[in-house]
Amino acid sequence: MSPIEEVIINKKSNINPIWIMRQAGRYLPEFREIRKKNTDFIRLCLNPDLSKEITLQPIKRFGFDAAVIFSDILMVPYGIGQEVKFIKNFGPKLGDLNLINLDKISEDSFTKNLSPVYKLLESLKKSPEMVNKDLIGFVGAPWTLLVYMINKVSPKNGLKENFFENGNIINKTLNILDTIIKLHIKNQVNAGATIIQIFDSWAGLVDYEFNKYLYNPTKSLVDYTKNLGVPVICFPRNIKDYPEFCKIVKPDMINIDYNVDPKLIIDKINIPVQGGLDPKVLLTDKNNMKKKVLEYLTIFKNHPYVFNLGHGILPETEIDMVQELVKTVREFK
Ligand code: 1CP
Repeated sequence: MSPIEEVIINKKSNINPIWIMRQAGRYLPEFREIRKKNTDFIRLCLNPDLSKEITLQPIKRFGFDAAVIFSDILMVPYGIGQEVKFIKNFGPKLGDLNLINLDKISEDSFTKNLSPVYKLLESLKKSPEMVNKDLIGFVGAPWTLLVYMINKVSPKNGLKENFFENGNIINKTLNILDTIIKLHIKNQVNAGATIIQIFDSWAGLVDYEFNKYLYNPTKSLVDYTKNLGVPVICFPRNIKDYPEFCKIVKPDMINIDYNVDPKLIIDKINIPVQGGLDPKVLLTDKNNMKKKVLEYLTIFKNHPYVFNLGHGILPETEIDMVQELVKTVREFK
């Protein structure tokens, strides 16, 4: 059994497992090299040879316990036929979503559109670097995908004023997302994913109707994934009440963000915990980073814990700091 599965299933492992959100990406010079020559991000995600190489880059360099496939949560809107573009120094930009298109989506065409992603998993599964490591497939949670599909740009500066105006489109999109995200989960599991992580990066934007937008849609995916026999990790970033989320949604493991005080949360959450450290700590110095890493490891010493960050690693992070981070986690007893 892999170290992460040991933590999830047996509640302990002989080593302190570690992987990092967004570990296959822009802080790695070898990634930037490939990215320079491949300006179309979606095409890069749909190139199984290059996306395999990118997925394995952080495994080869740092020996993490899991590989997270090089793909994106916005491959789902792409797969159902909404235009998705990634614009340099701006971020994602999506095309219009219309109800007629949503009605026409077929499961077969979705699976066909994303078949390179499933090929990537099949090929990683056979790769020698992956022995005794987890292969993490992932999806965006319905709320976060709804946000991108309707807002059409990142909501980092807030949701558009008319976001909630068309209740019919919102309800219909949430319904379709439930079906299509489940299909994407099933396809990833069939192709070899050993864990599924659900990213709800914009969960913190919901202040009311938690059941409608966060708990019910995510629980539906969690139950579905558990039924496939694969552990499921949830990351409802910046959600107001992590303990309540865990009680209602019941994932196999919860990834906390860096605004959560680990000392305050530990007694209130009785499932395995992942993550927490502020990625900005990796931009400081080694001594400070070590101190902060040891704080997390000490607090979670007697709680099933997988080391990770409280959000994705920042592009300006130095390789040296990641190396030191892995060393600190591995040496902690
Ligand atoms: O070179 C580039 O400019 C591309 C940068 C990049 C990368 C490397 C994007 C654009 N996506 C990815 C890969 C990616 N995205 C992975 C696989 C690699 C890995 O994790 O190691 C994963 C798991 C994601 C997930 C993802 N995409 C999330 C959830 C996690 C999070 O960070 O909150 C989100 C919100 C996205 C959307 C997205 N993809 C990329 C951008 C610039 C954005 C928008 C972010 C925003 O709205 O501000």
